[in-house]
Amino acid sequence: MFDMATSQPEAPSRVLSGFEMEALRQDGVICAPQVLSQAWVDRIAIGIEGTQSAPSALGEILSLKDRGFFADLFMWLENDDFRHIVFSSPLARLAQQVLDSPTVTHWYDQLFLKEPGSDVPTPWHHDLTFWPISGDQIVSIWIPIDSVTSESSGLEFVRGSHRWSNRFKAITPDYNSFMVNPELEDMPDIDSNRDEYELLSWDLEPGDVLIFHPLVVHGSSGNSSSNMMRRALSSRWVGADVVYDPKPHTMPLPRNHGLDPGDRLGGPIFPTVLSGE
Ligand SMILES: O=C(O)CCC(=O)C(=O)O
Repeated sequence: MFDMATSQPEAPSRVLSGFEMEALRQDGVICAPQVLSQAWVDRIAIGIEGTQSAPSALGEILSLKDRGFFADLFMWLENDDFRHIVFSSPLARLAQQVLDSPTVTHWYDQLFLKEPGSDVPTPWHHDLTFWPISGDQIVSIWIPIDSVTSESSGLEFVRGSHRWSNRFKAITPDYNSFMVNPELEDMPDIDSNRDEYELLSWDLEPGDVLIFHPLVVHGSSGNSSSNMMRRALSSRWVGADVVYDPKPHTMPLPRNHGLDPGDRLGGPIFPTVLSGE
């Protein structure tokens, strides 16, 4: 059994360069090659197997299994491998560098798995409008377990869109409407006007990660490859300035988080993995 009390996050195999940090500030996303060892990638793959065989109730709702799409979130609450990843992997320290915050709190983890031939796209969106939190120190780290190409549903980003003032409606792969806030803007039709946007995407190998801002616009196509599985973990982290801010039409949280509006994110559901070192 994994023991959170004694675990320490590992140091990343390298720190991000000044050039990478500046690109993240300007573009809202970077590809950071080879920051995770194969051992961590393997551990995530084991966690995914466990979650697929025992998905959460929300995972059952979000997945579109007949179309080769499997999703879940807050896996670490149920799965020892994901718990180990939260508390012992280099992700917390990587987030610490990006957030420039000595305190690093795990927000949540999320799986996106698309089988070869899956026709399920991830519609263009940004993440912050899904979330009942506010603050500036928020980052997602997207970790592929398989080689990823644009054919096998590589993520695409609109360069610099985290600096736009727009706030877009939250659209999920199942087009579920409960998170669609009518007061927010519709996402423009990026796919029909791809020439008008500067789009960024990368072919990735296991060990590479994408690091991105919660307001950068991103999405992915279905997996049109015939034989490339596409499994990815999104690991999301926040710094000390992020508070619980329950807004209508945002993602439901596990009920026992114990936070009141305005409280700094923390507690049993949002563990502070690094505190002030
Ligand atoms: O993997 C995907 O297709 C979507 C990932 C995503 O939207 C995210 O991690 O925020």
